[in-house]
Amino acid sequence: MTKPDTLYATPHASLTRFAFDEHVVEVFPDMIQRSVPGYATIIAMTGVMAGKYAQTASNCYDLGCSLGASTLAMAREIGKRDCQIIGVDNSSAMITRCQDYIADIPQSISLRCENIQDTQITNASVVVLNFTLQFVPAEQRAALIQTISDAMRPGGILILSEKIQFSDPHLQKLNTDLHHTFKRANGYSELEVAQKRSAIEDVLIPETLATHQQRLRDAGFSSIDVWFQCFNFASLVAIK
Ligand code: GEK
Repeated sequence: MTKPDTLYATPHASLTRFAFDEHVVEVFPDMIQRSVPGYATIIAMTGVMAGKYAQTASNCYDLGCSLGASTLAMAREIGKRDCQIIGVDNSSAMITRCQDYIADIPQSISLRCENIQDTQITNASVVVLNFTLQFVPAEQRAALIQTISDAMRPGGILILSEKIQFSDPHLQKLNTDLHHTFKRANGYSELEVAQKRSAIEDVLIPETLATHQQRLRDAGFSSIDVWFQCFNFASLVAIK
């Protein structure tokens, strides 16, 4: 069972860089749903879109799968179709716990503990990058999106969900404030919001929607849409 996230509830003398370790795994489901506006909607609709676009005899990838929320949503909607579902994460703590979450699922799901920049992607009809590209070094993001695009079947989709940056400073401040208000409404204290922000700011590097859209176009995706946005969190769908 998932524990409540109290990782930053008491003052930390020195804040270490945020990492997806055993401590985070313990509280992850609670942490992500209290921190990311629209998380439940994005996961559920990821499943629905996967169900619509998964092609027979193809592969469906969840890149940065954590505990498999999107993987499981995809599996539910793809059902008995002849598809291989593959979850990839470079945190061994996440992958170990994810094995437990997928244990009872009838579909063929395989998990890989590796960098998404290195993982082999082939014959893909659905690729999901839910809140993961933001942790990949910025200079490696274009190559990763190109690799995904090159591995996709015509008519396949990429779902890309990210925390986003605004080039307009007023909107950047407004959306950051609204996000922090959302977190406080979900029970996080000022101290928790401030300490988490410091721990993660050099690890999670957001980009603007325009940057994401241009990179997807450059990689060869034809139809690109922002299908969900709440404050500084957005999800895009790109069709090959
Ligand atoms: C969900 N998609 O529940 N290679 C592989 N994995 C990585 C890399 C990398 N280079 N960088 C980070 N990760 C999930 C949530 S969480 C988002 C995704 C968050 C992994 C990292 O270990 C973590 O499990 C995940 O990406 C990001 O919808 O916590 O904000």
